[in-house]
Amino acid sequence: METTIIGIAGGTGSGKSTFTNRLKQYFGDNVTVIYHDNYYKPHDDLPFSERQDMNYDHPDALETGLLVRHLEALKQGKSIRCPVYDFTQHTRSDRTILIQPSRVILVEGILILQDERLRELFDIKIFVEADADERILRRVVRDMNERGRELENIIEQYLMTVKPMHYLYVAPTKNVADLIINSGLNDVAFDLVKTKIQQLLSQG
Ligand code: UZR
Ligand code: MG
Repeated sequence: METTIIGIAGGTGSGKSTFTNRLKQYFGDNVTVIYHDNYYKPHDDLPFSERQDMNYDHPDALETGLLVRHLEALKQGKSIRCPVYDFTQHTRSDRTILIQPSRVILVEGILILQDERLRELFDIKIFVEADADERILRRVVRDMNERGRELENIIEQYLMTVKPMHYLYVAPTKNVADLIINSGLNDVAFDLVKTKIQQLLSQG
């Protein structure tokens, strides 16, 4: 079986997970999704207060080599066990998810187009673009509702690491994308990518 890997990048709060999850919902088991977020390095050795203050927006915060190995294995038709990251604890949980090889794999994350090994594995590179004000508004709501954060902590993290790292490492990768999508809530873009995936699946 041939495998097509589609990378979906974009700043925090750009709507890239929304866009990705919408594709997953539409295609179900025909499409596999892998989140780079699950490959954040574990830091069980450090206390919570130190884990909370780490720079998670730098490429070194992620175990990207493991993701590369997992994608290569899936391409070879092997299943993998993907780690599961716990954002409320800032560390990897003790669970893993069994992921089976599939015709189309979506890989999503803020920094996935920043890594040369990943770029080479991607057949299609997408960057989801959204203004910084919209992204931070979404991030506040998301981090308070889903990741157990206080507003003050979100603001501090945003100014200390999220924003500077976005301009250093995330935003420039727009230039290596094949396709730039204006917001993850874009119906026209969703239809276009959906049609492409349908075509790939029908080719088998
Ligand atoms: P998305 N992140 C955390 O807040 N805590 C962690 O333990 C690991 C990651 C954040 C990370 C980045 N940064 O901005 C965001 N910080 O998760 C990426 N600070 O996830 O693209 O879903 O927003
Ligand atoms: Mg996300």
